[in-house]
Amino acid sequence: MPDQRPRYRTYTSAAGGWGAAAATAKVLLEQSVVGKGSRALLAMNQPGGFKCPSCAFPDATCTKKLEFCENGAKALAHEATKFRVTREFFAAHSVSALMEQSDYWLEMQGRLTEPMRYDPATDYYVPVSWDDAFALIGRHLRALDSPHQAEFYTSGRTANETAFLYSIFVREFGTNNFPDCSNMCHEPTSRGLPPSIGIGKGTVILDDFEHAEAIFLMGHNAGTNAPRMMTPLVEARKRGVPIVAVNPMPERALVRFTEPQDIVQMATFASTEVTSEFVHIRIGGDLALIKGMMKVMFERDAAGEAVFDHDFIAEHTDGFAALKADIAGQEWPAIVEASGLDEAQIRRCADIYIRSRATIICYGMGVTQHQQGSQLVQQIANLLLLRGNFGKPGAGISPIRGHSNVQGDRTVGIDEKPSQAYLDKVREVLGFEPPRENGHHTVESVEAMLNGTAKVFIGLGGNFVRAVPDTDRAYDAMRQLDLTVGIATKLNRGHLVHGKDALILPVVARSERIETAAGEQFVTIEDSMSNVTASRGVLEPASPHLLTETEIVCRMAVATLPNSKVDWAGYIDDYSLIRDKIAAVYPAIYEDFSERIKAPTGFHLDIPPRRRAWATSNGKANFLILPGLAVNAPVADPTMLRLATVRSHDQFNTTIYSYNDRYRGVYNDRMVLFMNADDIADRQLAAGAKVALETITDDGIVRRVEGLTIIDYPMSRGSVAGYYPELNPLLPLAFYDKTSGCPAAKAIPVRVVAVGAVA
Ligand SMILES: Nc1nc2c(c(=O)[nH]1)N[C@H]1C(S)=C(S)[C@@H](COP(=O)(O)OP(=O)(O)OC[C@H]3O[C@@H](n4cnc5c(=O)[nH]c(N)nc54)[C@H](O)[C@@H]3O)O[C@H]1N2
Ligand SMILES: Nc1nc2c(c(=O)[nH]1)N[C@H]1C(S)=C(S)[C@@H](COP(=O)(O)OP(=O)(O)OC[C@H]3O[C@@H](n4cnc5c(=O)[nH]c(N)nc54)[C@H](O)[C@@H]3O)O[C@H]1N2
Ligand SMILES: [Mo]
Repeated sequence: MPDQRPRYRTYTSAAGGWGAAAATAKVLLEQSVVGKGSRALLAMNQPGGFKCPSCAFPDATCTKKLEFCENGAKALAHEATKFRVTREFFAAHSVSALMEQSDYWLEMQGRLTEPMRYDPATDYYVPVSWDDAFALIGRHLRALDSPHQAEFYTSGRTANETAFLYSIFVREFGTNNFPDCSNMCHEPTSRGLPPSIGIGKGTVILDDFEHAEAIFLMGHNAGTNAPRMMTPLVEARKRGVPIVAVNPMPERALVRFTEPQDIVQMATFASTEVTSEFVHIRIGGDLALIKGMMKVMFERDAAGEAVFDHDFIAEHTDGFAALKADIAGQEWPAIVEASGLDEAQIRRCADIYIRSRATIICYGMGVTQHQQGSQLVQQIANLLLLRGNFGKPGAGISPIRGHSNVQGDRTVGIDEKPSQAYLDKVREVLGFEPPRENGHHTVESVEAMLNGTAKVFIGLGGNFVRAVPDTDRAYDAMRQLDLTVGIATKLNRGHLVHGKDALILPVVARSERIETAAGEQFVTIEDSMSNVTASRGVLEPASPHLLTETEIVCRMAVATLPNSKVDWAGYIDDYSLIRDKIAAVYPAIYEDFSERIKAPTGFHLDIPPRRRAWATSNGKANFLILPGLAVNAPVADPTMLRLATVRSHDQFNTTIYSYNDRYRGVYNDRMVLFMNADDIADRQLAAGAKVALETITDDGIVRRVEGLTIIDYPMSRGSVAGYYPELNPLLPLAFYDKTSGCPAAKAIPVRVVAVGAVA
């Protein structure tokens, strides 16, 4: 029996390496899929195989080596698990009893096996036939006074083909209510970058990492959340490329990493020092860092140095003078205070940037999840524009996306604010008139549930109630609905916090084979760098009663839209017909989709900034100004700390693989608060003490999470961190970026309350 007591200690080994190899073996054993899992791993990210269901970082297909990582292996093992949630399981546990169980326990029960319907008379889920399930959905949707009373959520594992059909079904039904996981994730990229560089996507491809002369990593934890990215980073470092990591937590993999695929490093227990400059930023301080670097650049330009790419700026951009004026107004004391850095380090960062002829800036949730996350993303673009870091090898902006197809879902229509040109195309190609008004993003959909306008929620994947802010209010919101539908592989909290009617619809997973009347089908996904590739599952589906996501969408449409203009039945069997329609709706990027996808490594979607073409209203790249140095509203309370809610090494979003977080030295516990020693001492607290956190807001709602153990951790001053989703009750629904709708999950203003004390 392993020791279950919480333990906290400093992790001193390199990240990756044998620790990662051991963790891979352990998870395959735990899920009892050593043989099956290892065979499936051989097909993961290989031409002819399936795409890793974990993160969205591209894989270096074409290379012969195994392209998977520890966390990809965990995702696969949990999907291929031998454990099953059957009708007997549901008969043995009432929904109230299941509510008492942890998210971890729910996940460990295994794969869902057949459709289930909630029975309010007994509080149990009971089996339902697929036909009855679809009829129920159709009845509820057709009974609504307005199509805008339904919310259609998408999580980013959904493949392009399914997401496209779902967007068509929902638009033909008559609404643009598409809350999706991107709304909580990289939406500041999708909304912030179009007015800046003309497209809401990254401009870098994997090859660029081989040509970069400097790489900045802002606010993401690659070793855990995009482990395949460690390969190009380690290679760049070995070439002597400066790597600057900006983070309030010194993440282990950013410091030392052993590549599990480097046989020599593994055999010799060697490792690479990944980061050459660690920038210990205060939460939300990135804006001040960027402006400080620009201040140095303007200073050195004024002194006659060749700092800016003036030709590029003159030919390709607009707004340089306004940017110059904004930076001239920023003073060092304020920059130092807001960033938590010393001036000398900001000058070093500027120097690294100025010396590099090709720079990549990567970023993640530490940048996007702030109240002005979209504007912060625009400042990163500004910094890159100053030195012409677009449209040349080794340079560009690189958002590190989350879910494996979150970017693709957006591309093929999951968008609550669709353009009129796109809607015109839908009308032309599909033959119906789509709704023209904007729909709800995630936060707005929860608001609509709370105020009673929303009646039906359909979740195509994901775990909506656990992922959204304000957990307690979100639970209340879901429970007011007439119908909730969870289309899922695994049982999760979202199925237990349900509407008056509720369905769980189990699906075939990414790693599993799709056989239809027309033969074996494949799906496609688009990674973080806009590569579109085929994904063909190799395993037997977990149960004979599962349906594919595509079939579920088609049959929901048939049950809801008796007079539909769309050939839903045809799409169930032949996915190439869906790809033909995608090509027709998006001719500029998806022309000849069915042909081009035959290439073993897929194809790359056009990214105009790579050609220095700017699809903005003025045809230029724009320097966009965010005045001041704050990306979150100031809070007057002097006891305030900023809380970042982050992922551990052993979770995938709301899916908890274990209670350990190896690289941060935490074992058997997730209710922890990472805190700087001086912040602990200032409050007369001590490491190991149990505390509560309370959100500082003026909306009159008390948001409090109890039972957190303080961990003395090298956080930047005034910045604390803990785990998502346990700390989501602290995140107010209204605390989000108004441009993108993205909740500010990295900057929650909180105070620490010693247990027993009254705030
Ligand atoms: N194994 C695994 N892989 C995943 C996921 C997973 O849960 N598990 N989730 C997937 C998804 S959907 C996503 S979106 C990505 C998420 O991947 P990341 O973007 O890496 O996500 P987080 O763990 O939320 O934390 C980001 C980092 O931001 C830092 N940070 C917090 N506040 C600030 C700040 O103000 N400034 C700066 N510069 N840094 C800050 C934190 O210390 C942390 O290191 O990963 C994807 N891949
Ligand atoms: N406080 C705080 N909140 C956050 C974040 C944060 O950093 N802090 N991060 C946000 C981010 S970046 C994101 S992306 C969201 C994530 O939000 P979601 O995408 O909604 O959540 P996941 O945990 O990824 O969803 C897990 C569930 O998806 C289902 N699933 C898995 N694979 C498949 C599949 O192939 N098909 C189908 N149909 N279902 C499948 C399983 O049932 C599983 O339980 O959370 C957001 N919430
Ligand atoms: Mo995400």
